[in-house]
Amino acid sequence: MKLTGAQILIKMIKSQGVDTIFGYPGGAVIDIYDELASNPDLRHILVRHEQGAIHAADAYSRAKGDIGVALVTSGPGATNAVTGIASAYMDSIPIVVFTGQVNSSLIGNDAFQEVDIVGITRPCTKHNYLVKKIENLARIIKEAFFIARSGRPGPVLVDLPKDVMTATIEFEEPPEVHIKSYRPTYSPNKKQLAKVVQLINKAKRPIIFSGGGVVLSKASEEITDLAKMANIPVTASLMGLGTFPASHPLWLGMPGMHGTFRANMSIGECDLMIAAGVRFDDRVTGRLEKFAPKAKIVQIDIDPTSIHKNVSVDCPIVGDCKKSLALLNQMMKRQIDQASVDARSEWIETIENWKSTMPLGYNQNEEIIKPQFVIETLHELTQGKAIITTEVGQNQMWTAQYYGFDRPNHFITSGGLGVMGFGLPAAIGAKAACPDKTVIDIAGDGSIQMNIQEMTTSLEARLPVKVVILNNRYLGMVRQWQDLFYDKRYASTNMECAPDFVKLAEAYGATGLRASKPSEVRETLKQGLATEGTVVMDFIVEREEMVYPMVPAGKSLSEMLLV
Ligand SMILES: Cc1ncc(C[n+]2csc(CCOP(=O)(O)OP(=O)(O)O)c2C)c(N)n1
Repeated sequence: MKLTGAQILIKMIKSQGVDTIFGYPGGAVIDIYDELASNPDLRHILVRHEQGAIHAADAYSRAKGDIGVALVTSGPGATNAVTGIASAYMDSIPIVVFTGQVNSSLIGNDAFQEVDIVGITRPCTKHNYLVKKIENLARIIKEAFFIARSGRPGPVLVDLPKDVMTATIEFEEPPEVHIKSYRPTYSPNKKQLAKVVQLINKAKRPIIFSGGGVVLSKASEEITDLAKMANIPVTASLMGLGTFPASHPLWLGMPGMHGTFRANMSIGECDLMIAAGVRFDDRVTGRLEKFAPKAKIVQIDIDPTSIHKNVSVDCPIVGDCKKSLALLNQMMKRQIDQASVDARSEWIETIENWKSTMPLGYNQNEEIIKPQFVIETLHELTQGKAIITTEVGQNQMWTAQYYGFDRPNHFITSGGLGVMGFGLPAAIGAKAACPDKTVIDIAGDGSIQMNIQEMTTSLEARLPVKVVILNNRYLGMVRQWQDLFYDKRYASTNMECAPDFVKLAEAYGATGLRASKPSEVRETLKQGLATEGTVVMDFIVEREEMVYPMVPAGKSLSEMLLV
């Protein structure tokens, strides 16, 4: 059967089990949109800015534990997508992004809306393609999905010249993907795992450090089993929150720059760290030479280039986190040294002491709303079951500290790139993936203005989300750094000139609510959660509240500023 390039594209996307894509049209992709119109079983969600499409596809992937797909036009459509692609790359999120391109005969001629998006995104995609001939189209699309999903996941971009989309060819199902130079290692080395068993049995003060790789490989159960079986406290990176229940007594909280006192102290004092699916970001390690100085470090990761990259590791395990941990747990069950498990009560007690002397905390008075209080109340009212997205800044860190995530795939944030404007389109993407869940974007008043146009997407696509703005009328996190490290010179961080967010919500056709006093917080949240449709809740919070603890950049984790 003869098909056009656009028909092959849609057919191949569907054959990957995809039923939703996020996108924005333009001249170079008009043939694809024409084809989409006759394929209503492939839902297209029309965003209002291409950056939104990529963040939505990213969050769709994370909430569903599957792949996300986006489609944008050439030139400005493609360049608008770059921030989203870079964010997905930093967080290892599997998405496939299709970009339109000018006719292949015009490539290199500075044609209208031509950019070299393959060149531009080479450093921020796992792989990218320019499809030069329709003969290669089906194979490339199949490969793109395979590469995005397999091994260490990541974004793959496929650039589609307009003439390739209009050309026709006899369609043939492409063969199984076989890429000679690309064979991710899923199964761990058993001898290495046997060493880990010995290390655990000898350890007096072990901790587990769980990361985004554990979410991606769906290994939370295995991490939790290991921790419980061997009585090992667990910390998790920003990307790993929810991989171990925050309500469990072995939970240490998040480590790093805004980590808990007990998590950072545990890293300083532990004699064994079992790190799974983490990349030892500088926001986690602080000063590298002082990171876990007394510990033997085990690192489990599917990406061999991640191992030893930032931190030197005593026992590397290259493999899928789920497979590696499942096997480790089997071996542990047979060989566990119960006496050493019992002896760990002393270590747990030390941690308990750190927890009770330096807990996370804030003082809620009767006059001014503390942002942490909003998040804690939200946690209580949603029973911790909502999918939470965030923007970037203090709002993101307070959410990580105070929302207590008990399950994976429920905290969706731009971790590595730290993109302000991520949260609202991400909430829409997560809602598309999980329509039965309550999805909430916890936002700063600065960040929310970066992709506020996606309010319309939420309404048009009937993907209702709740937006909680922690409105301090500052670029709070930057101001915090100016306060602490720049002698209180507050350059360009005042956001008092801002829209009325309640009226703005109403202008978009959503509901707007506001709370200005602590006594109004609970009612406003209750009302906002109970109101159908998209709701913006504007919380006028303490302007100068800071995120603590804080490890100043370049300092060791033990040099935390506590209040
Ligand atoms: C796109 C983008 N631009 C700039 C920054 C730098 N930045 C990090 S946090 C922050 C302030 C965020 O302010 P707001 O959204 O109001 O949140 P708050 O810190 O007050 O909670 C800025 C400007 C960023 N992370 N992303």
